[in-house]
Amino acid sequence: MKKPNKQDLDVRMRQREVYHNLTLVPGMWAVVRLDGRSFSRFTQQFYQKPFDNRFKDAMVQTATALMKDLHGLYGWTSSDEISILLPPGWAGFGRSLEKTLSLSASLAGSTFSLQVGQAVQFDSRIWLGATLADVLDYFQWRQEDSARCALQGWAYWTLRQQGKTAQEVTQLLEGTDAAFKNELLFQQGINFNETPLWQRRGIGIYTAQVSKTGFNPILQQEVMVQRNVLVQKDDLPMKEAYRDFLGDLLQ
Ligand SMILES: Nc1nc2c(ncn2[C@@H]2O[C@H](COP(=O)(O)OP(=O)(O)OP(=O)(O)O)[C@@H](O)[C@H]2O)c(=O)[nH]1
Ligand SMILES: [Mg+2]
Repeated sequence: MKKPNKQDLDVRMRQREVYHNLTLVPGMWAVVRLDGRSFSRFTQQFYQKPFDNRFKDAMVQTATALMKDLHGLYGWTSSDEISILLPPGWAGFGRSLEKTLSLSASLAGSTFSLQVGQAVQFDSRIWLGATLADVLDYFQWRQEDSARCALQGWAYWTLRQQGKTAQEVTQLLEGTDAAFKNELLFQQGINFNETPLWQRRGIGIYTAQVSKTGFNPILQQEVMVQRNVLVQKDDLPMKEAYRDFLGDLLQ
């Protein structure tokens, strides 16, 4: 049998990298969404339920690292998920899908792991949007989901902390609506509407201009300078006000 020459082999093998030419559709908005792998188990071992400030801080650090590396327009994190918004003209990694997914997941995993001293992984996916309205829908969708999960988490862990088993609590809460869970918490002395906003609405990360004092060596005096810095917003608005806030930020 004839041996393939080296060049043929190279061409044939590269043809089998069948997904490598996939790119984010040109001209579309994109969100990279990352989610911690098996974090239900991982958090149960190391963190307070339902929310833990140390966990939140590690997620914010991870989202910030992604915002910097990907040059995101807006970052949002809640629970174990992170969304990073990329503009339609984004040109990172030549818009390669494989590179964007694998490198974002790798950066998230390594950043979080170094923060907490445990090896963890994130999965990564891409959402595409045609218009700014699509982008606002996306972030409203994630925020509403986050509020639902926060209420469920508070109800679940409040009952568990009273000594009920996982099975009992699951049965008790199955099919119940938000009003029921709010009332249940209220009877236990917890007003869900007074829990920290970031637990219900997530945390936003974006670039803002701030004034800072700098030193002008020619004038030999202190001067005020404008700097672009990444800011963390723990008290995001919700619903229409959130859409307005994002619309202003992204216009
Ligand atoms: N203890 C604790 N757990 C948290 C906190 N934030 C998020 N979690 C947990 O993280 C988990 C995230 O859920 P999912 O992403 O749906 O589930 P998962 O186990 O990560 O599974 P996969 O994402 O499918 O791999 C939930 O169980 C949350 O309770 C926190 O501040 N403290
Ligand atoms: Mg997860």
